[in-house]
Order: sequence, then structure tokens, then C-alpha cells
Amino acid sequence: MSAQSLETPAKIDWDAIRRDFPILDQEVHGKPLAYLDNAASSQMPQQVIDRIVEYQTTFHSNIHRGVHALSQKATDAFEETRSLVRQFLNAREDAECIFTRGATEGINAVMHGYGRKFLKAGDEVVITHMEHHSNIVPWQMLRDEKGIVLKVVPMTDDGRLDLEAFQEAITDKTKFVSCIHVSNALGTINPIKEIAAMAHAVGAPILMDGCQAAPHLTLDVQDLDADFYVASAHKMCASTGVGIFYGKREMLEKMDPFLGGGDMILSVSFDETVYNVIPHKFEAGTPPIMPVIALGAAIKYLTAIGRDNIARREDELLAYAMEKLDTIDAFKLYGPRDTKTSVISFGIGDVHPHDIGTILDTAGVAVRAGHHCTQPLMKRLGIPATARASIAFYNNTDDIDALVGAINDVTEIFGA
Ligand code: C6P
Repeated sequence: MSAQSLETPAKIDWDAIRRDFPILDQEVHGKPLAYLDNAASSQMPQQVIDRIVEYQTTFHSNIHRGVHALSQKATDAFEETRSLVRQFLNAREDAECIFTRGATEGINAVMHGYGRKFLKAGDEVVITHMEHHSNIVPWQMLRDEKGIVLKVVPMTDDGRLDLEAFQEAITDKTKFVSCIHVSNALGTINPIKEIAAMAHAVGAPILMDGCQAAPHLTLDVQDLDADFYVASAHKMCASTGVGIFYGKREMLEKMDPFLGGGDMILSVSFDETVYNVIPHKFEAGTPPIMPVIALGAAIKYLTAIGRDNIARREDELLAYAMEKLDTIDAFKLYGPRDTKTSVISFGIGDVHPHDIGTILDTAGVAVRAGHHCTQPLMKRLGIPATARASIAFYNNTDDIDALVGAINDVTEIFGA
């Protein structure tokens, strides 16, 4: 089966799209690279690389400060990305879209700026068993500092949130809910809009961790009624070093800033500092200008392909992979089989996932093996780790065939 024979609209030339990603055209250990670690970090198309080169070679400078032409140009490009992020999320206004260093920093900004200011001992914060460490540890820090109660919503055996238990966990003591939109470890797509409605019914704001949703799903923070939404650019065909931190205006305005410094102030004296308006209140110091501008190019790129087309393509590749993998006796999938993104978290008999990852690597197949920064989730499943293949729209059936072939090698080597 060739890439073209998948049932995507004829007008999309997926082979040409793959050629936009120069990094994919190489051999690893003498084998063609099959990059299937996109949930950790996706790859960058030439269009984004070109934009970075253009910035670095023609208008690199600091923003919001200089009156000179280069600084103006950099400022315009930086602020253009903010508008693109607004459209990408369907936020009401640009000012609600803030740039952080990554999703992790966005969650920490909410814990410090909202949690430390408004939550007190005995207040309950609800998270889930499926969270990435970056949506667990900040709330534990708040618990230890303030005496809040951290409630954890359980997960079912097949890796979904238990919605009845979610409803029970939310009481009039619930003052904040923080929930993963799509699981990085399993790919589960959570009914986040329904969860937001549960939180709002008791007046609690909700933070949605959209790290694994943003690269795959069409997002609408207004429709979801997200109070906060975070994502990381390096999972969206842009670079490391920048995250998207969305907040509703009324939330951001009443919060304290997380970091203090230049650009986030209107005036400073030794007696008093007046903070700048949003979004600048949350962007202290020189921001990651180049990565933000690259993110703008990445959003244009993803939007030009069409996010529905991306989701369809990934679903088709996932179905193609599952059909083949299910024929391998020792293959065990973790997490749900439907309502998921293109993440395949798996084990092979009792072979340690690190051994699986190493053998796959020798075949040129890049996957992640480990706990995926979700140790409580792994404990819930009774395993230390999984191997995880995560598919992006620029993958093709050759990549999947390489994965399946290498897994067959694992079964032979270990007699699994
Ligand atoms: N998950 C993975 O391989 P940062 O590091 O700030 O860009 O993103 C953190 C993060 C938060 N939430 C979710 C759901 C995530 O998936 C991640 C990053 C990577 O699964 C690296 S651990």
C-alpha cells in the first residue's frame, strides 16, 4: 500500500508534504529514518526553517523597544504570530494569547499567578490520573505551600477518564480544575468541554493542557469554554523554547504575573511598580523572539494543509498501523482503541520497552520508550514504561511498515 492509496482528498499530495521536511530524508544506522516520536517533538518544514533564516539574516533584533527598522520588523513579526495563535485557538482577542517558554511554564504561571493568589487551605484542586508531570508537580507545590487539597480523578483500565468519578470529585469545595485534553502517554482524547461544564457548574475555572491536542485537533477555546489553555510550539512543527499560554481576559487581568522584569511594567520606582496590560504583564524580559516567529510560520503551514486534513491523514495512518500490529501475538496496546490521536503506546510480551526502543532504533525507527513523564499513569496500568510510536501527518506507510518490521525483529530476538 503506498502513501497515495490512503483515502485522503486527492488534492493533497502527502508525498510532497513529506518532502517539506528535510530531516526525514536521511539514514540512521544505515536504514531510512522512520521518525515516529512526534509526541515528544515534531519536525520542522523547510518553510519554517526558511523563516528562521530570514529572521536571523535580515531582521534579528529585540522587540517592543527599538525605534529602528529591524526592531520594528521583528516586533511586527512577533505580534503577527500572536494574531495567528488567536486564530488557531479561536480566542476572542490577541491579548489573551501569551508566549511562555513552553506548556510547562504556562501551567506554572497559572499555579503562581492564580493559585497562590486566590486559593487557600482546604480549597480543592481537581486533576486526573492521566496528567503529565507538569500538570501534577505545580499543584503539589501549591498543596505544600497553601494546604489546598489535591483530588485525582481515576482512569479506567482502557485509559479513559471515569466521568462519573469526575462528577463526584467536583464539589462546592472545588476551586480549580486542571485537566489534560489529549493524553501524551495513550493518545486518549478527553471530553474536555463536558469536563469544563462540570467545573463551571460549581464556579471553578479550568486549565486545559493542550500539548497533545494542538498538533492534531481543530481547537476553539471559546467553544470549549477554557479559562486557560496551554500548548508547546515544538510539538507543532516549530521550535523548542516557546509555549502558548491562553487565558480569558478577566482571568489574566485579576492574576498576578509569574515573572517580574522588563517589558511587563508600565512604570517602576523604588516604591512601586505598575504592571503592564495583558499580554505584556506575563512576558517579562526579552522573549524567545525567533521561536515565536517560527511558530507563526508553522501555524501558517498547518493551516494551509488544513487541520481537518491533518487529523484525517493521521487517523488513516493509525488505522493502517493498528491493522498490521494487531496481527503480532505479543503486541499489547495500552489505552483506548478509539477517540484517540495517532499515539500507539505498546509493549511486546515481557520485553522491556527500553530494549524495544533500542532494537527499533537500530532499524532506523525512532520511538520513545519510558514513562513519558506520566509515572502515576504507568503505576495505574501496573507497568514501569511503554514503547510509544506517535504518528504525524508527514509520516507515511513506509514508516509504519518499518515499525512493524522492527517489532517483528523484537519478537524474534526475544522469542516473545
Ligand atoms: N510531553 C512527551 O514526550 P513542555 O516540556 O513544556 O514542552 O511540555 C510538557 C508537556 C505537558 N503536557 C503534555 C500533555 C505533554 O505531552 C508535555 C510534553 C513530551 O510526551 C515530553 S515529556
